[in-house]
Amino acid sequence: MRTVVFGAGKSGVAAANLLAARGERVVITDSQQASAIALADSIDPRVECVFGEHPPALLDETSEIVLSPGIPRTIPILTEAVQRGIPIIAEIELASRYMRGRIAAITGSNGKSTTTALIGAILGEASLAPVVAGNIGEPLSGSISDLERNYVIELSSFQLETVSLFRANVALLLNITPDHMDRYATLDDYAAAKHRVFRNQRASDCAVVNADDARTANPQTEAEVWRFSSTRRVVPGAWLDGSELVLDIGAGESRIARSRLRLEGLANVENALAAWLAARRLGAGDDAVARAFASFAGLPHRMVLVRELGGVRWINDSKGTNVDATLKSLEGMPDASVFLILGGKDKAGEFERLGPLVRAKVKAVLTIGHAAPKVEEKLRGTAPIVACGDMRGAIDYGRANAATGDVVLLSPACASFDQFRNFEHRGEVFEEMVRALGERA
Ligand code: UMA
Repeated sequence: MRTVVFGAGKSGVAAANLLAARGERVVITDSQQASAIALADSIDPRVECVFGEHPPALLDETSEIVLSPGIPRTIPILTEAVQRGIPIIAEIELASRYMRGRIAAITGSNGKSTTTALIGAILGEASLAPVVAGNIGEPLSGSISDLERNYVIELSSFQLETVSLFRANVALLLNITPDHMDRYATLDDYAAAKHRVFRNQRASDCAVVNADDARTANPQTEAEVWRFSSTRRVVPGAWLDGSELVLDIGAGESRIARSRLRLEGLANVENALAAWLAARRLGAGDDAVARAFASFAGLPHRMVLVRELGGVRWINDSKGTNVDATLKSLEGMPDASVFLILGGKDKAGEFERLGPLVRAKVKAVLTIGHAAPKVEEKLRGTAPIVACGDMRGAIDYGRANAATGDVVLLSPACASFDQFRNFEHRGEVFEEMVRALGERA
């Protein structure tokens, strides 16, 4: 019997290699031709490759299927697999079978990468040997250690759909707002996938949730629940009290000045509160937390000031891949100052929800990618909308029209896969083009 790994992207290749290294019989399959598989050269030679299609014969002699997160369980061959009783597991479920140590799993619609990286930074400061992996970039299957470690794993709803025995010692659910509505029939379905992060938790485990978000505040879990809030005191939990972050899990208060936190914005205060609770649960002291708060400068492609040119600030927020992320990024901008680059691969995002903030903050919306016509339809009347086609067009328009005090912001509220390999590639293209702009328009 053999295992079939679906998808030869980062997760699939790491999963197949993990199995091959352990002497398992493994096949990897991808709907794309071999020539289009970027990681083809990284596949262990012991792995059998079936590229260009997923033929039905793949299910013969197959004891288990490992699924990459980007592939929906609803494709016909997987429906057939379910009918035949072949178990389908997530790549992270596979990896978790081989891990020793404790697991903090972080999910939510926004802030999960920042929170994951921040927990990693705190545990690093506390010499608690973190391994940071998952949706943030490095697949878990390629990150496991033979030693006992503290795993800090970012999980998407896609990855959580097919977890079964995966158990997080600390599970964080930061918030739930609409995202990926092209994959889920309803917001409830999406939320249900997120809540799977609490599956298999035991009384000795901990769940960290957002007290201010009705969709996360009261999870069904065996674990002890700690909450965070940017608006009110929550015990056991952590909250913002004026100019201080406070933590009290029932043994007295710890306080850290908000000004210690290098990250800007209220959303990052929430991320920091959640990270503090998780890190405390894993044994980090408050000194390590305060040091990491002061040194952690944030992630690439998340509100990065690329350049100031002729008084215009150019900001890369390519990681803003859904409407709520873009709303959060726009919130902090001065009024009537922003040239906002929007568009890409639409995930059934409700662009009309951007309307009020666009009206207040935006001088012009510069559309790119497949979603451009929909963005235009949904935001008509809120600000001038300029169909730029692609990144080059948007940047040239911004260069010609933005004046001192303005901001050109790439925060597209869409996935990138129509014109780019991924959001990192989109951000890199933006940064490169912006750095190449001449001093004069
Ligand atoms: N494919 C098939 N059959 C299909 C559909 C796709 O074979 O029917 C193949 C594609 O041709 C492609 C492969 O599947 O070769 C891609 O697999 P994938 O989309 O799962 O991509 P990976 O490279 O494995 O990356 C995944 C995550 N991608 C997605 O969830 C879409 C990465 O998250 C993650 O960093 C990586 O695993 C490591 O864990 C990215 C992402 O966009 C950042 N995540 C979404 C988000 O954050 O909103 C969820």
